[in-house]
Amino acid sequence: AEDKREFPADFLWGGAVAAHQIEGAYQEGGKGLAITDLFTLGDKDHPRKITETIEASEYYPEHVASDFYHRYPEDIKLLAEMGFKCFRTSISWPRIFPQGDELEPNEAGLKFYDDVFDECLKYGIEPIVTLSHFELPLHLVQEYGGWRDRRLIEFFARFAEVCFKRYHNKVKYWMTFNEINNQTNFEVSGHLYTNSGIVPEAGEDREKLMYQAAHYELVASAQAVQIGHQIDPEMQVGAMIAMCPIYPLTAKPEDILFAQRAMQTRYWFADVHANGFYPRWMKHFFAKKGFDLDITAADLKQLQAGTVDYIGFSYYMSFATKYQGQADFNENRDLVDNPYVKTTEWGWQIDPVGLRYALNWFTDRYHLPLFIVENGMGAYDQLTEDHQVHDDYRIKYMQDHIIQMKRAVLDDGVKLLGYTPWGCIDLVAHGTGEMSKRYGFIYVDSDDHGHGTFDRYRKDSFFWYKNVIASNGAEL
Ligand code: P53
Repeated sequence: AEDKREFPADFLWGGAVAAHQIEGAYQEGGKGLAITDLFTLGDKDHPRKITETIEASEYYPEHVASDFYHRYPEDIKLLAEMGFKCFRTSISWPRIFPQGDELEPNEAGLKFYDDVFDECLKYGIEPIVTLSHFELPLHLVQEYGGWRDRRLIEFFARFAEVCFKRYHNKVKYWMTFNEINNQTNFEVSGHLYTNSGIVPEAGEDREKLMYQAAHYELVASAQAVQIGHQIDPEMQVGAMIAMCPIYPLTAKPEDILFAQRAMQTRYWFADVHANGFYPRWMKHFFAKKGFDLDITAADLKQLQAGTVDYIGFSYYMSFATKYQGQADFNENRDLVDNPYVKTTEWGWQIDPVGLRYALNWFTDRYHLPLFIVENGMGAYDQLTEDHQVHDDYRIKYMQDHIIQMKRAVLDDGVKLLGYTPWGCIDLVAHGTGEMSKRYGFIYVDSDDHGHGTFDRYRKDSFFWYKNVIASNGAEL
């Protein structure tokens, strides 16, 4: 890449993780169970199971994860060595409210994140924090049916308020719900459960459940934005959207129209977050479907009053779709392979140009600053005898994406706050539970079953990314 231009001087280079995928220590410090503590190990052909109780015959990768809970000083020191300006993680909700519905928080949990954030700040690394990254307290599922229940709005608002009050001097950039729009694919039970803690009963309309839960989450998010601004007007509270642009497979007008509806269906969550109201098509859609959702006038006021300050988003891949007479877009049914792009070993379409497309699309639609809070490629790595990892494939993926990001910022004028590639320290893959589906610059010596020394090693990409940051993106 011969584009030697630099990014803006204040650009936030960093990396991202999530509490449940990296911390482990699932029963330490007074933590309650999170829904993800009952996800078993799967692989690309076998989905993870969700068990009702912890079974001795099953393996639950999140219980140990990368042991960040005990090793964070060493990990953050390595991030500092790479020159990180920021580090995105989440606050595990059940570390702060073990059951989710208590009135008083758990001090040991609060103290843990104070320590993590202080360790970052010691090196000038700015923590970027997601409040809810699939870490719903299990009790809220068992007692309330997850986000089926309006009372979760209150529980989430209390959690947000406690975190904002405690950390507002240490954390400026927050996000409310990680990839809130993954549940667009409501037919895949894993999405409805990880986003909303919902287990549909036989005969229940999953689609309606999804819209109701998402509504409550969006109201809770809007409340959190308002609470955050009251506590500290400097605080920036954002959305977190999983951005997979959905292209029409051909230029046939019917395909174009259908892809437009697909985008509306997958990204209305961002419309509500950013605009503060539901897009017009949805009223007709709900009426057509006969959904009588619990959406009150007071809720609509909340949405309007709590619009987000920026859009955080993940970008891994793009999708494509084709019109075949469908009445509505159904993500589980209507995606087709794009013949112009390659895929990863897990079948994710690799599309760097789609990142520039996404950055422009968000900018035109919302006129807000953007933050790429996840990007990367899961891959099997080989640790050599002398503890090296030659991950040129990872470097290539990131080079290609950063080039497009650079063009969006410098040629298209997109306001981009920063870039935090996913899983900067190896962690448990969310979709499959595999440790061997790796994203990191830092190798963690553990296998899918948690066997290993858990020692950390610098991959080739570690040295490459260090130079990217040092040159502010001039040297890719
Ligand atoms: P894993 C679907 C599509 C895009 C991103 O995924 C997704 C998902 C759900 O799996 O999830 C995000 O680990 C999520 C992270 C996750 C990461 O992508 O399955 O925010 O928690 O680890 C990568 O390879």
